[in-house]
Formats: sequence, structure tokens, C-alpha cells
Amino acid sequence: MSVMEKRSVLLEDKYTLREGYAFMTGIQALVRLPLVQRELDLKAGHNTAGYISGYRGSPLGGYDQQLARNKKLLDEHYVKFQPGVNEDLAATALWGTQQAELSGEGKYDGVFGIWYGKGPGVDRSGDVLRHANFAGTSKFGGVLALMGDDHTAESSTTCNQSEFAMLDAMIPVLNPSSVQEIIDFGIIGWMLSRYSGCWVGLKCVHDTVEATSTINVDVARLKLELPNDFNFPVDGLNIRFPDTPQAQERRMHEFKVDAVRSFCRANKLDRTIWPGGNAKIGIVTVGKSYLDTRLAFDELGIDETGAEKFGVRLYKVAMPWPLEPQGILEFAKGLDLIIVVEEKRALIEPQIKEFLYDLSNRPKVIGKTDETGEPLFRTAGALDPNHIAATIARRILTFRTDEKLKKRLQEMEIRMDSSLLPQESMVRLPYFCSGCPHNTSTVVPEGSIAMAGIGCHYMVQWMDRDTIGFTHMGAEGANWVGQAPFSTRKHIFQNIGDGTYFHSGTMAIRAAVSSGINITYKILFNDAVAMTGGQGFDGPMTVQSIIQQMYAEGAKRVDVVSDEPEKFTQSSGIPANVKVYDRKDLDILQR
Ligand SMILES: Cc1ncc(C[n+]2csc(CCOP(=O)(O)OP(=O)(O)O)c2C)c(N)n1
Ligand code: SF4
Repeated sequence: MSVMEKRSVLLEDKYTLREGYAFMTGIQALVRLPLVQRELDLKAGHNTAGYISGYRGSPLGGYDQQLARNKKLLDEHYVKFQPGVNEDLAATALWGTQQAELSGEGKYDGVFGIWYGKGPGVDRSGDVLRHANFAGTSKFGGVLALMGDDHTAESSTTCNQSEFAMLDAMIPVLNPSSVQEIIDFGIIGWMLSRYSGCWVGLKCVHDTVEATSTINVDVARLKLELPNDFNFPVDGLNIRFPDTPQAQERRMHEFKVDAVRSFCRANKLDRTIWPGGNAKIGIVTVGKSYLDTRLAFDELGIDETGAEKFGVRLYKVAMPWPLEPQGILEFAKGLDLIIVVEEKRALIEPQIKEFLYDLSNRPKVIGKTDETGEPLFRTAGALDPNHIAATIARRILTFRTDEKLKKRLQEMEIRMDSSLLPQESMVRLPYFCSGCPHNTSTVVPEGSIAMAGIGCHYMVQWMDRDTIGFTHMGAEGANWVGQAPFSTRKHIFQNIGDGTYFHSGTMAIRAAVSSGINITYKILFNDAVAMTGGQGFDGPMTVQSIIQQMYAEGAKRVDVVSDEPEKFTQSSGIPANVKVYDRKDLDILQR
């Protein structure tokens, strides 16, 4: 028996240890990341600073809270955290960080940045992501864009897969599958961003950012190198002034994407996990799907030795776009079949097919469809490791005979037979917390209808409250702009959370006023961005300031409803023409 040395363990280890191992969550790894980058830069002789901005939303709902909690550490490492008013403006601020040295007035050698946003935040920031990525990053700066993707909408109003939004803005994407890789890919991402002049997306899903694990925190463990097979244009790839859209496009299409692929190749970011001897079957997978695939192999009782025996090769992609071709071509040698395991829409699979198309002796590639063109790994929802396991086992059994594997597959098929599963006997709908003000404020008089928006009050749609439909965050009421001219209904109520109002909702109210529709906004002031964890607003906002803003926007009438009407007096700044009602009189007011 070996005697292990005991060492003292501190809660701060996850941020302060620079060698050995520490226990942390994925979100904590994202807090640690800029601290490490600053130290690496200092060691390399660069006096850099960091900047983090974005907007909360699951699976990155708690990132801002963790950053705020560690302000002192961030300050000590010259990392500024500035919560964004919304994702799009935050991304623009990140663009600004890359411009800081352009006019010779920069305080630092460069600013490395992190932008964060939930899938819908990525979507609404498309314009700036494209502008900023084409403009480029600075030589000692670089930007990581954390894409918080909720594949199954477990805590979202749409199922998200942000890779395609990134691809559209030509932002390369790294897809970590563990807490360790969140840190590693973050450091790699900044180096790639500086080298290629591109922003770099870092995919964040529940399974990685909400995971907890012990990771190697040795700052020097990554041995990264710059490619020697890429010819830079004479003027480089980084941000500059002046610049033109045409020059940016040429730089992107003719150099930056190739630079990204060269970097990926030089640092072997995509790698063969199991060489599989004389393999006939190759599995290519990425990110969370890699975890599902490993689980599938566990279910089948296949480890590296088993893979060798069955002739199975396994390849883990780090950067699904732009996919690095040479690694794939090498991997594909000698294979009869490649199975691409990727959750949601196919991104890697079509790129592989394109790389292999010109080969005379190419393997068959399956993934979203099977060998006969029938659906295989569905694009909707999530992948089921049992299904992955069964898919792999069936293919292995077409090449080899193995009674044990055959039996495992049969057992698995029985387990997967949904007709044998117990039927759901009860559905439990989420509801407001007891005492929640939304419980009463979302009620409308009989005969009236309301529309919901983003926030806890969204749940009202599942209750008996005549609330029909919702919008994405910040467009509350804009549906009615389009509906009203074509509806016999004369008026609706529109709920909007105060967090949403601050984020972007005022623009929707402006649209409602300018279109002349008849609508009553209920601005649900609970003094918090509740659904994402009860964060405060990202700037000053009071009931009084909202009243002023609403009149300035052209609202015809503003009333205040409160449990504590006595708090809203003229001496507290409520204008004389604004009536203040007790919450119990809401129904009378609404009629
Ligand atoms: C563009 C976008 N960014 C972030 C989110 C994540 N999100 C969901 S609910 C919510 C909080 C909304 O707060 P508020 O409007 O105050 O409503 P409350 O939860 O307090 O009812 C946020 C930020 C989102 N859905 N869409
Ligand atoms: S978190 Fe706050 S706003 Fe959301 S349901 Fe609970 S009390 Fe209501």
C-alpha cells in the first residue's frame, strides 16, 4: 500500500494554485482562465490586461456572479469585469478592447477578452460578431466568445446550437468536453485568436460548465507552437486602422481561415484517441458527444484494447469549424466506414465528406443518416448514449463475430424498446415561488388577454391566466404590432420583466408607441433579473426613472401598482400625474 502525502486544501486553490491539481466547476474554470492568461503573458514578457463582458443566461447563468465574487483576484490580475447591458453591446465593447492600442494610446501591450452569452445572445449579436471578427484581434489581445448552448432547451425558449451562427460570422469554434479542456481550450483559443486575427468561439454546454472535476492546473502544461507551414501576408492578420470591408473579406477568406487550420494542425488539437490497429471502422466525435461516445463504449465493455481487437479507431475533434483536413485524411486511411457522432445539426460530417470526396478509395461516412439514407443520429433533441452504443455495436458485428458483444447489443435493444418503459403518469409543471409578485401581477380581467416575454413570468403561459404567446428577450409587445391590424381584438396586456426592460425591452416599447397600437405594458419590477439567479440590474434603474423614460418615449399614461403604495409618493420622485395603486386594486385598474 502506498502512503499518500496529505496536503492542505483551500477553497481558493482553484484560482490560486499554479501546479498540481485542483477541484473546480466549469464556471470556476472560466473565472480562473483569465488569471492564468495574464500570468502566461507576463512570463512571456507581455504586459497585458483582460476584459470580460457579456450577458447572463443558462448554461452561463452564474458566470457573472462568480466573477463578481472574485473581483479582488481579477483586479490583482488586471482583469476588468464589466457586466453588459445586453450581449450585443457587450460584444461591441470586446471589439473595442482590440482597438485599444490602434492609435498608440494603449496602456497595455494588448487586452485579451472574454465575451459570454446564451445561444439567443449569440443570435442577437450576429451583426457585431461579424463586424468584430472581420475587423480582427490585436497581436497580444485576442477574444474568446463563450457560446452558452442549451441543446434541449431545458432552461431556454429555443433549442440552441450556436456553431452555425459562429460559422456564419467565420469565427472558429473550439468545443471542450471537460472542465480541463475549458481551461486548456481557453488558453489555446487566445493564442489562436492572436495568431489568426479571428475571434474564437468556445462552446459551453451544461455537461461541461456545470460539471465538477479535478484538473491539472500546471500553467506550463500546454506546449503550444506557432505553425511553420503558413505564409502570412506582409501586413499580417491583426486589427488595423484604416481598413476596408473588401480588404477584411479578402484577409478572412484567403488567409485567416487557413491560418486557423494551420494552427490546429501544428498543435494537434484534433487527435486520434484510439489508433485501433488495422481498423475498419472510425468514429469521429466532438465535445459533449465525445463523452456520450465514451459512455457508449463503456456500455459495450470496449476499452482501447477492445477497440484494437474489434478494429475501431476513435478521433476527437477539438475544432469542429473550420475542420482541419489533414488530420481527417490521415485518420481515414484504411477505414471502410466512418461514423460521425455529433449532437444536433451536422457540422463535422459534411466537412469530412468534402475532404474525402476526391479520394478514389474512400470510406463510407454515416452520421445523420445511415448507409441506406435512413435517419440515424437525430438532429432534434439530444443523442442517447445507448443509441450510439447500439449503432457502433451493429457496425462492428458486420465486420466481426463476437457472441459477447452480440448479447450486449440484444440486452441494449431490449432496454431501448420504449414500449417496455413505464409510461409517464404525471406531468409536473414549474410554477412561481410562493410569495412571488408575478403570482398576482400577471392576472388579467376576464375577457382580456396578455402576452408573455422572457423571465420567470414566462411560466404564466402554463397557468390559467389568458396569456397567449411570448417573444424573445427584448421584443415584448412587438408581436402585437404585427397582429393588431389583422385582429378583431382592440387591446392586449404585455408583460415585461424589469431585467428585460433594461436589457433591450425599451426598444420594443418604442416600436409599440411609434406604430400606434393599443397596448398596456405591465413592467414587472421585482428589482432583479430573477430567472438567471436573482442578479441586480447592470446599471441604475428605479420605478421613478422608468416612469420618466416611458413618458419620454410617448406613453399616454403611466400608473404604479405596489404592495407598498405608501413608498411611492411625490416626494420620492413620482410625478403628480402618476396614480399609485395598491396591488389589491389591480383588477379595477385594468378594467
Ligand atoms: C437574449 C437573451 N439573453 C439572456 C437570456 C436568459 N434569460 C432568461 S430569463 C432572464 C431574466 C429576465 O429577467 P427579468 O426580465 O427581470 O424577468 P424575471 O425573471 O425577473 O421575471 C434571462 C436573462 C435570454 N433568454 N435571452
Ligand atoms: S425566482 Fe423570483 S421572480 Fe422567479 S418565480 Fe421565484 S420569486 Fe418569482
